[in-house]
Amino acid sequence: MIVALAGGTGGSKMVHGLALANGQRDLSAIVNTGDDGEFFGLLVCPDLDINLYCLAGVVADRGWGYADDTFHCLEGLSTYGREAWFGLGDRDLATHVHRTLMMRDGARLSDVVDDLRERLGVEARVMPMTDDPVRTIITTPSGERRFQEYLVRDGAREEIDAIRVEGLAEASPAPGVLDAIAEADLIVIAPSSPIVSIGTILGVPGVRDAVAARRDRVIGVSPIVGGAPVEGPAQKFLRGAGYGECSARQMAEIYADVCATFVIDASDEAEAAAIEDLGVRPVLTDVLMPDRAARERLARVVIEAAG
Ligand code: FO1
Repeated sequence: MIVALAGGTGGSKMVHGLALANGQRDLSAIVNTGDDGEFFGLLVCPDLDINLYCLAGVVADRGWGYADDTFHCLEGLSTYGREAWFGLGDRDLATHVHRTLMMRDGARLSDVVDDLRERLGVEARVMPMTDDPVRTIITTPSGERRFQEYLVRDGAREEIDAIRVEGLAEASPAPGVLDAIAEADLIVIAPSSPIVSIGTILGVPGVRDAVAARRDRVIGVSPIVGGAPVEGPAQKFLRGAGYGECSARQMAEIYADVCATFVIDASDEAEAAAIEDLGVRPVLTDVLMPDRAARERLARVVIEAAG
């Protein structure tokens, strides 16, 4: 069994690559829920949905939301003076309505994800990191923002003073998460944000220790190419969490206690020696995943590098 720890857009590409390279039956994804939030009374779980849609082959080309979706409901809400900055498509809204109704009837988030998985025809196991509500809160010089407000509504323009995850210290791993980590043949840390995606998953009490106990079977993939993040405001999140450097070496340092092997982009070769000095084995390849073939190729490199 391959177990991936994943955030949204970058993470889902790695998870999809692993599915293409090794099949969905032997794949489990443990997914960040710190980006979740309530919109119009509905629970929206972007990272879980991105992974599910990607594995189901229905994700939009932009990397989130449902392919070929329309936005009539959102337009209608905007007409009524509702804030419509978060792009919830009509087909996507069905997922959030279904999830919210199931949870209103007492289902856990992990039950909902399993139901969505089955109904969307996804064979891989997809698990939220926790069933407990956790919310990433970003503090900027102008105040506190929920994660999606900072990222989408405000375009991640402001510097970050602090990042905290409400509810994380009291959260428990979702059913199956610790067993999956303990029993995995290989654990892949996807090239998601080490702070607001992977850092949040590892921050669920018990998860970081469980992954560290399997360190020899853990392989991380760098979200950095040539000293810059592949996507998103990674530098702002790193600075907000108190890290001065945005580099492959910095990523390897953050993960040094949990992973023995770290896949970095060939353009960051100059950092390989410094990564080895951290006690982490660097593996060089092309980590960009612009298309399906690149995802599968990178996944094969990751699986082979793990031995
Ligand atoms: N990202 C955007 O940049 N703009 C959006 O309007 C947007 C809407 C959205 C709706 C549903 C969903 O599941 C994801 C959505 N995302 C959107 C992506 C999301 O904000 C982030 O990419 C993840 O939270 C980061 O992993």
